[in-house]
Formats: sequence, structure tokens, C-alpha cells
Amino acid sequence: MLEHFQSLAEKFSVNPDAFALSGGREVVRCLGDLDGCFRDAVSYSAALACGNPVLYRVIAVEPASGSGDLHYGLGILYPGKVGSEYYLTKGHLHRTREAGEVYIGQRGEGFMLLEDEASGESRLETLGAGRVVYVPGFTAHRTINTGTVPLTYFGIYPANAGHDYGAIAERNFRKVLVEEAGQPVLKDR
Ligand code: PAN
Ligand code: ZN
Repeated sequence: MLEHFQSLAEKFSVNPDAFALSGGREVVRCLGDLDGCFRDAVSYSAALACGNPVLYRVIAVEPASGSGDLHYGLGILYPGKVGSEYYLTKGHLHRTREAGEVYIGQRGEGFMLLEDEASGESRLETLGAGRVVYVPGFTAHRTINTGTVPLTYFGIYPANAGHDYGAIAERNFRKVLVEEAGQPVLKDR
């Protein structure tokens, strides 16, 4: 019986420090996968010419895909910048537009950039240890690491949410988060 519970603990464990989440599928995104995401194309090419570091990883668990089911994942976004713009995730809308998401910050310092698809209105929400960010439906979302250590976060979303990268990639987010005098500043692209 004890062995049974130990194996369950193994099956359903999360460890943000070790970036471990049981039962998930890992996706790794490198600098070269984020072509067109950063504002400064010259700095992007120069950075890529020096190497292709991993920018972030996501372990996603998809236990079931029926109506009402949930998927969840652990993300880790490393610190760094391209020019003056902080490392970020590609960002997406959910394919099922009305699907929302909850992000729970685990470690590090950063933000989520949210952009309402219809109005184009942007919002910057703090994401870090102990912060919860609710992403409403119909909202493009991207994670940004403004700190000096990896930013880890847990995300929970409807199983039918899906990822639509195309719509936001075509025009990109309207705002950029850049470092000015050592501080993050939100600017128009
Ligand atoms: C997250 C994201 C994760 C990586 O799990 O997928 O932060 O960002 P991109 O998917 O934009 O590369 C999520 O929002 N899932 O829906
Ligand atoms: Zn999402």
C-alpha cells in the first residue's frame, strides 16, 4: 500500500527548483525559434550569430481532453536581453478564443504582457514568486523575465484552449518591455 502511494507521489509531483513536473511533455524554445519576436532585428541577428541559447522550456501535462477537462504546465524562462528588450516567450492567443488561463508565479521576477485582441488594449501584470495572474479569454499573453534568475511559473488552462501563434506573430504585441537606466519600461513598439 505504501509503495502504491509512493508511486502516486512520483506520478503527481512538481518541483519548480529542479524544473520537474511528472507526466509532462517538454517543449524547448531557443533564441533561433523567436525570429520576429524582438523589436530590434539587428541585435537579434547579432545575438544569434554568437550562439543559440535556450530561452525557455515548458513541461505540459494533458491528462484528459474531454469537455471540462484541464491541462497544466510548468514554464521556466531564463534571464537575458536582446538589445534592451528582456527575454520573452513567443506569446499566443488560445485557438479557442474564450479560453482563459491562470498563471501562478513560482520563482524569479517578471511580468506578463496581456493584449486584448479586439481593442488592442495592453496590460502588464507582475509575475513572480507568490503572484497569480488571470489571463481572460480573447487575450494574447506573453511572459517576460526582467530579473537575474530564471522565472518559473505554473499555468492551468482548459483542455480545449489550444495555441494560436500565427495571429499575434503577424503583427506582434503592440507594446515592448525594455530596460532603461536599469529599470523595465513599457513602450509602444
Ligand atoms: C503557457 C505557454 C508558455 C510558453 O504554458 O505556452 O508560457 O509560451 P508560448 O506558448 O507563447 O511559447 C500557456 O500560456 N499555455 O496556454
Ligand atoms: Zn496560454
